[in-house]
Amino acid sequence: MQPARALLHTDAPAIRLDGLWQFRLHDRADVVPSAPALDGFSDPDYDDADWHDLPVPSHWQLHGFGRPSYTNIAYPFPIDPPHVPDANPTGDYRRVFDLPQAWPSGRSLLRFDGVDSAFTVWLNGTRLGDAMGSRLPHEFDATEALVPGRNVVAVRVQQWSAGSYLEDQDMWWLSGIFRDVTLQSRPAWAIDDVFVHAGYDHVTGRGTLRVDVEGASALLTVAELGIFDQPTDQEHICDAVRPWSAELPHLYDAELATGGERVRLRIGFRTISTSDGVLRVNGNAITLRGVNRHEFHPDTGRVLDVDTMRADVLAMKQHNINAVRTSHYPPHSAFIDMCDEFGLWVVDECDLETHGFKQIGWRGNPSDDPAWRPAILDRMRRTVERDKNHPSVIMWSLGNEAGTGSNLAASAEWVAARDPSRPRHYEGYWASTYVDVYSRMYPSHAEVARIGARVDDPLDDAVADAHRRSLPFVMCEYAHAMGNGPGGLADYQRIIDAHPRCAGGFVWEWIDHGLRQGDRFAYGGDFGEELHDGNFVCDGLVFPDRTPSPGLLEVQRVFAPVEITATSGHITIANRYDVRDLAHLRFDWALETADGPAATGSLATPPVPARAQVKVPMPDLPVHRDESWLTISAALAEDQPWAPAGHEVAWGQLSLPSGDLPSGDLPRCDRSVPDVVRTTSRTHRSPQGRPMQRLDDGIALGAGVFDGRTGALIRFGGFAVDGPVLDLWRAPTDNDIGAKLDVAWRAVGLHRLHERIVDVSIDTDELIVTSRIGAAATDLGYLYTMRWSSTSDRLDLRVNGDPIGDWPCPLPRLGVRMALPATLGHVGWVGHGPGEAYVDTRNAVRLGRFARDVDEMQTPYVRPQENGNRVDARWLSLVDDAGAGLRIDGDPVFDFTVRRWTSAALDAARHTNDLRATDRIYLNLDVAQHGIGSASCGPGTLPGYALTARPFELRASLRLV
Ligand code: IPT
Repeated sequence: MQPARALLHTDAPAIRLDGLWQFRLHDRADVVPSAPALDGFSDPDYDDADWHDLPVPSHWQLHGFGRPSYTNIAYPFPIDPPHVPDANPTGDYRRVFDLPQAWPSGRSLLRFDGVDSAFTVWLNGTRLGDAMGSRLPHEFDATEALVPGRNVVAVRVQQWSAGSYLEDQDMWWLSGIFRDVTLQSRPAWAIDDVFVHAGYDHVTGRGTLRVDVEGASALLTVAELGIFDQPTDQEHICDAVRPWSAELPHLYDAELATGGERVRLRIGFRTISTSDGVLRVNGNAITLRGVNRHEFHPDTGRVLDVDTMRADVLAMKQHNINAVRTSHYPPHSAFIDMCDEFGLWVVDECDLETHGFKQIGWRGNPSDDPAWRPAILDRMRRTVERDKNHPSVIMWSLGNEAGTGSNLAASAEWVAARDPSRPRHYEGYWASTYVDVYSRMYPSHAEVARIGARVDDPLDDAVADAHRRSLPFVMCEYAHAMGNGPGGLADYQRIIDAHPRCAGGFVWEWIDHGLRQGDRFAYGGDFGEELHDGNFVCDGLVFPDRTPSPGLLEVQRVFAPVEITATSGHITIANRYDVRDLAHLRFDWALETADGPAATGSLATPPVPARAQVKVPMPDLPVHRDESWLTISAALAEDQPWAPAGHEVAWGQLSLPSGDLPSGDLPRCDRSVPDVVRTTSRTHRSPQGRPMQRLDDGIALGAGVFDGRTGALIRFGGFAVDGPVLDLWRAPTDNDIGAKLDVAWRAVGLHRLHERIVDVSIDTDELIVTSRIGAAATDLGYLYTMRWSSTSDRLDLRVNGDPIGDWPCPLPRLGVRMALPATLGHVGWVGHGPGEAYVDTRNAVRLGRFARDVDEMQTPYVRPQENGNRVDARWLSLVDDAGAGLRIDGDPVFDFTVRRWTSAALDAARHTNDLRATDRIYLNLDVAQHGIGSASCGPGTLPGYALTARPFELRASLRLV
C-alpha cells in the first residue's frame, strides 16, 4: 500500500480500467482477504468464461447481485467489532488489459478511488495488497507484477468488514468497485506529492505562494503571475493577486515540470481565519448558505459521472447555495475540482461514522478505542492528503456522528500539524476543545439566537467554555428537507444574518436517495430488508431524478444574495454577498395587475459593495383602480460560468392595494408572516339577493342547486358538485409525523369525521345550513354555519365556525372541501405562486396570475403526503378543455389545493404510483393550514405558524365562466 498523497493531474501515461469486468458473487466470505485465492481466480490463466459481466464503476446490488438495504443509524449486523457475520457477500472481479508497448519504464501504481468496503488486489496472480476505507483512494505498487502485453487484474471485495464499523452513514448499503480504477505510470523523475500553500493578505493584496513537492525536483510555472521555471519549496510573494472566493473563484493555472512528467495545478489564493468568533476568508466575514451533499444517483447509487456532478454544482450555484459539506465522506475528486472552478465553499468530511454504537450507549465506540486509532488516522490522512490542494476546501471535518473519544482528538491533532491553514470541524463533541468552529446539528431557532448572541449555557469547564465561546458557530445540518419542507428556513436566516458569530450552515440535504424501481422511487423496506428506516433516506432538496422540489426554491429565495425591499417611496437593495459587488446584475421592474403587465422599466443602481445597501427612488408608477403589484428582479447582466445572462438571482415584490399608491411606508409583501386566520371582508351580500326556487330535486339559488333536505350544494350550472363541507384533515407530512402530530390528529379522529346537520333554514334569499362535525369517541368538534345567497351571476358563501371543546393539538387545516367534475382540470388563479407554499415555506412564491393543469399542481414527494397548497388566492378558476367551468373569488383570499384523489387516498399511498386519478377533482379552500416545520429531524413548527382550533370565517363567491 502506497502512502496517501494528493490526486495529481499529470501527463504521465495512465490506463483507465473502467468498463466491463468479469464478476461473480459469493454469499459468504469463507476466506479472509489474506488467505490464498479461493480457487485460483487471481491466476491470469483462470477460466472465467461462466462469470457475469459487471460494469466498473458500479454497485453489484444495482445489477441484480444481492439487494440494496437502507438503515440510518442501526448497523445491519450484530455489533461484534471488528467481526462481521459469516453471511458476507463477496464479489470477485477480473479484468484483462493490454499494456501498450510505449508504457514507460519506471514504477506503475494501480489506483482505486473507491471500493466498498474491503478489498484485495492481485495483478497477474501476485497479491498487491488489501485496503479498507470505501470513499478514499488506495494505491498499490504494480511495478513488479506488471508484464508487457496481456495483464490480468483480480479483485476480491467484501460487503462487510471491520471498516463497515467506521462507515455507518445514513444511506444505502451498496458495495463494489464504485469509483475509477487507474493504472498510472510513475516515470523516472516522477512527482510523488504536491502541497500548494497559497495565502492572501487582504490588507496588502499580496499573495504568498509556496509549492512543496516530494519526489523529483520540479520547476514551477505560473504564467499569469510571471513565475517561469522557478524552483519549488520556496516562497513567492506576488503583488496584487486576485484572491479565490466562492463568489469570485479566480484560479491561476500552474504547472510543475520535471524531466519525467508535467503536473497541472489550479491555484487559488485565500487565507481562512476564525478569530473573534467570526469565520473569515481573505478578511471578509463569510456566511455559509450551504447544503449537505451525498453522492447519489437513482440508477447508479454512489456512482456519479462528471455530468451529474456538474449538474449538482450548477444547480447549487443557480439556487444561491454557496457551500457544500461533503456528507459524510470525500466525494469523487472531480466534484471538488468543480467547486474550485465554479466557486463553492467546501467542508470536506472524513469517511468516518460510528453512529450505530449510540444504540448501545456508545459502548466500545471505535472513536475511543486505541485499537482503532491507526484506522481512524488513516482515513483522516487519506482525506487531507488527497484534497489538500483545493482552494474551495476551507475546513476539514473529522467525520460525522462518531461520538467522542481520544482517536478523534488524535485525528484533530494530526490535521492541525499537517495543515494549520484550515479550521477543523466536528459536530459530535460539543465541548469543542480540539476543533476550530463550534458546530451543531438541528438546533432550535431560539438556541441559535442564544449562541449567536453569545449567551448560550456555559460548559462546566471554564477553559473549554472560553475556547468554545471564541469560535464561530456553524450548523453542519439544519432545516431537514424530508418530504414537504423544510419550514422555518427564513427564520433561521434572519437569526444568522443578525449575528456575526453565526457563520451559517448546511441544509440537510441535497438529494432524495430514492432508487428507481419501475415507475416509482424505492426507499427503505422496498427490498425486503430485515431492518430498515423507511423513507428517512428521502430528505433532499431535489427529488431522486434531480428535479427541484419546492424546498429548493425556498432555499433559493432565502439564500438570495440580494434583498430587495421597498419603504417610503424608495426601493432598498441590500447586497448580501460577502465579497462581490452587484455590478454583474441588472435590476428590472414590472408592474402587473390581474389583467397582465401594466408597465415595466429598469432601475439604475449605484455601485453596492459587499454587505452594503443602497436606496433608489421608486419609479413613477401608473395608478390602478384594481390591485396591482410591483416586482423588482435582479438578474445576471451577462453570462456567468454557472448560469446564462438573464438568470434571476433575487427578486422583491410590493403589493399595491387597489385605489391609489399608498403614501408613507409601503408594506413588504415578501418574507412577511400573514395572519393565518383572515376575517376581514371587503364585500357584503347585497340586500337585493336573488330569490330561492323550489325544484323537483332540490332548491335553486342563482346557478346553484341544493339538496332540499341536507342543504348541500349538488350542482352548479351544469356541473355536478359535492360539498362544500368543513374539513380539517391533511395527509400527514414527514414533518408532521416527526412532530408526532399524525398520532395526535388520528387520536382525535380528524381523518374520520362524522357530520350531523343541525339545522337547514331557507329564507327567501338565503339558505342557512348549520352542521356539527366530530369524530367517534370524542366530544371535540366544530359547529359551523354556511350561508348561501346569490346576487346577479354570483353564488355567495359565508362559512362561520367555532370549535367545540378543548382541542389538545393544532389542526392540520381549517377550511372546506368539495368535489367537482374531472373535466375541470385547467386551473387559473391570482394569488401567490406558481409553486406550493405554506405559512412557513412561502418565500419562493410571488403574487401573480398563474395557470396550471391539476396534474402539474401535485408535488411528487417520494412518500406521498400533503402537498400543492397555493396561498393567498384572490380568485381561482377551474375550467374544462372548452374553457367552461367555474370561478371562485375569495373575500379577501383563501388557500387552496386541487387533486384528482382525496386526502384519504393521499394519506394511504406509500409510493407515488399508488395514487390513481378518480373521476372527480377534489378542491380544498382553506383559511389556513398548520405550518410545516422541520420536525422530521429537528424543531417543529414555530408557534407563530401553528394553527390552533379557533373560530373562523371563510367567504367566497362562485360564478360560471
Ligand atoms: C443526522 C446525520 O448526521 C445525518 O447523516 C442524517 O442522518 C440526519 O441526521 C437525518 O437525516 S444525525 C441525527 C441523529 C440528528
